[in-house]
Amino acid sequence: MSDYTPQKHHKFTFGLWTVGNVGRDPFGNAVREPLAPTYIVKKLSELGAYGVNLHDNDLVPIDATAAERDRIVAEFKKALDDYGMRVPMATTNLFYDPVFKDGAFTSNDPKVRAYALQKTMRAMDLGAELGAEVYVFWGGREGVETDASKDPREALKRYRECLNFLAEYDIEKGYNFKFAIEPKPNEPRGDIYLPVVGAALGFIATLNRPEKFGLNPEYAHETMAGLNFVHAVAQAIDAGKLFHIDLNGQKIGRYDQDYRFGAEDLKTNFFLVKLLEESGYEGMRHFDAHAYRTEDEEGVWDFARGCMRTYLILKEKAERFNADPEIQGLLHELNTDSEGIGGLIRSYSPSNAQRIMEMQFDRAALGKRGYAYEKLDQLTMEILLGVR
Ligand code: GCO
Ligand code: MN
Ligand code: MN
Ligand code: MN
Repeated sequence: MSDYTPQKHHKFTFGLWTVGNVGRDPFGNAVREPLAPTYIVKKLSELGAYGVNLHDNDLVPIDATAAERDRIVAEFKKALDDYGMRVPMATTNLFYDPVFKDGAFTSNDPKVRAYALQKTMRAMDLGAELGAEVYVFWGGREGVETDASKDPREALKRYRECLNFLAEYDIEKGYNFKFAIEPKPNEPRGDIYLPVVGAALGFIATLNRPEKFGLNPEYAHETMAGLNFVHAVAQAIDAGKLFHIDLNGQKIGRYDQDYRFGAEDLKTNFFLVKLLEESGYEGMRHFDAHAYRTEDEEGVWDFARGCMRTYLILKEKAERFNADPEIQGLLHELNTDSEGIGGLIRSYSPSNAQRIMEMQFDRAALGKRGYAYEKLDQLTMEILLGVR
């Protein structure tokens, strides 16, 4: 039995906005007091987190003067030093202020788009000052309630122009950020552009510097749309584009719940952790989630501990899955290719095509074969349920 105590080397991070969430929702006001960023740094460090991520305005109020900004940032940097914490990821709040109600990079008003660029360049300066390596673009307001308002092709063009602009800014400043686009299907807009991982991957290929851009997929976001998040992450990995990940809990088809990691659909989360651990992904395991609205501050730390602990438990379950002789035996059988047929398929050649054309298939026998997935899934469930 391993010990499920989070350690710095596990690379667990939280956003200031996650444990700092005061529980406001569309129907009710805050239920918790705001926590000072420096206090969050201290608490998360004690719990074993590696670092803390932020939007510009999680730390520096939108209307702060330059002197206030410098004082706040200096205090925060001191707390990071004192508690051995890092800021691996930074991002821009381009959604809270009314100025962004029609979008930031995709707003119909070019002044708003220019302001969004200014705010992002400043937030990149801040992120670089704090040592961040990944810069996230979550287009929360980049969408519409009605397509009468703008042509979606025009919106994508504006989005592209802004991202291209910021990539050049990054290069000129020598920041060398990895830019990570975070897709989401809806909420707060009725429909958000670049709704899923696949859409973002397609869009990245149209940018001037596609190599600078990757993904920040979030469990809740594909899940809201009823999609398989593990497959989305796998596709990002396959494309060499998994730059960051937002882990949390979410039921299919609901509002954006952002529950504690692992609180919903353990089996999917098991395969997610297994995938991350086996893929060689070296980035942060970031929790973009918050405590239930019923909780006081103690509940917030229970929430944070729970995210990390569940991840480590699932990681151990994945090791158990890989060491289970019966499971491995079934997988081995599924993957044997005694006649070497897989080799013919791997790439086209006239002779491979010829040999495949000449093969005799016993279609009826192939169609009758059982794959033993019931057994395999039940064994997986028994590992997850702790009886194996
Ligand atoms: C959401 C998003 C945000 C982003 C954050 C960092 O649904 O609210 O997931 O939490 O992840 O803005 O980019
Ligand atoms: Mn989210
Ligand atoms: Mn959310
Ligand atoms: Mn997120």
